[in-house]
Amino acid sequence: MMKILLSVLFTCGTVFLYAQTNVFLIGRTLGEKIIANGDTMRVFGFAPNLSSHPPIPAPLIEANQGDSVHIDFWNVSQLHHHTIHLHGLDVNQANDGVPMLSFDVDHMEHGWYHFKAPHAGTYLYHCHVGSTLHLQAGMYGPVIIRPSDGSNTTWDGGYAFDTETLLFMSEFDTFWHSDSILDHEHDNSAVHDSLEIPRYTPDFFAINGLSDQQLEDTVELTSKTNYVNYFRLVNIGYCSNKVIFPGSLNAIVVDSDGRPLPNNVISDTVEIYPGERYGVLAESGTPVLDSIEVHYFDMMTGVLKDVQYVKVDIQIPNQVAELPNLNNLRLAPNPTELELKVTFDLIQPATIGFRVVSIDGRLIKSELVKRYPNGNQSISINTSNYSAGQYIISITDGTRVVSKQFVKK
Ligand SMILES: [Cu+2]
Repeated sequence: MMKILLSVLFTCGTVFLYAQTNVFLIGRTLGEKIIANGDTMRVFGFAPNLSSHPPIPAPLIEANQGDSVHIDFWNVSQLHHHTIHLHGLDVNQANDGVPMLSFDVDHMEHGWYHFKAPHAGTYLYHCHVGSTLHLQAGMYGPVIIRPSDGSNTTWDGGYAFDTETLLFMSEFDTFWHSDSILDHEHDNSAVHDSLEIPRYTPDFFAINGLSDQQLEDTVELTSKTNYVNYFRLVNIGYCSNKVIFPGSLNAIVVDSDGRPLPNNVISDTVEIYPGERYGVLAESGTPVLDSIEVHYFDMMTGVLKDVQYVKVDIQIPNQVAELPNLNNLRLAPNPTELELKVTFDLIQPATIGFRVVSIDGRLIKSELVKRYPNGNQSISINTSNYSAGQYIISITDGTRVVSKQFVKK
């Protein structure tokens, strides 16, 4: 019964009740972080409570599209004022965290930021006071806006996925973290012209704040064959990144900076400049034991400075119970002209719902649910009256949603 209800909901479109998300962050300038060589490095950052060192990256801010988000930012850091800039979220100027244009938050003061969660996607936040230094010191974190219904889908009507991995890239120049540099205020020009701060020469290259052996068994993809794996790639360092996926993962870049790409890009390599975000879908029909490589390039010289690795372990599900009922969605021909043949496998009989959405989010077709027997299934969709462009078809058995992109010529 639950399955049927879920399918009907999926088919008819859901009525969303927007919620309120409250976030509390404390600005600190006496934090400590253990780096890959075992040393402790001083950091600035956003902590979830007074007894915690500020984690790097800062705590994830997460909301559903349309939700009202309220951030209470309490600055507990003598000598320094801070802000929260919500990068890419298109908030109004008063809440944008750029000092002079909005407000900054002094020691022992609270700053309030309010915004409506925009288009589902990956964003980030950081302090915008003396930002070259405060960013490097550690004042940055991720923001994930989920679809209106909070589902494991890239955006409303977008691609469904089974696993999600955030790769949040940055670097550390440990010299910039010394007390002599951190213990007095610098504006951005002082950093750029710098007589007092040496040229940025990072010595630790991080993913989710971790480098080298710290990354092993901490940041990795563990998944199953035929699962759709979604990667959120973010660069908040001062190097440019090249993220290289193993060819066996069939990587497709589907979104950039919080918006769907007008056309998917099939590419194992994604270049990411500071402040940029990309969404990548990756899937394999066969087991994979390999690594994603993250390359860090000096922006001024183009020289490769470092490579970090994210382990990928994709295994065949070893029990029937582990295998989802709905599998192997195939579309042909793709690109299509008059008719699209949709094929899928069912282990057990199931009630199936179909939905077609254009890449810009318009609902094109929502088909009534039907009961299908187990085995290999196929249906045909008349696409003769579709306008040329990219579409996403999603099908569900009530427990799992799978989706694929097709192009109408
Ligand atoms: Cu700051």
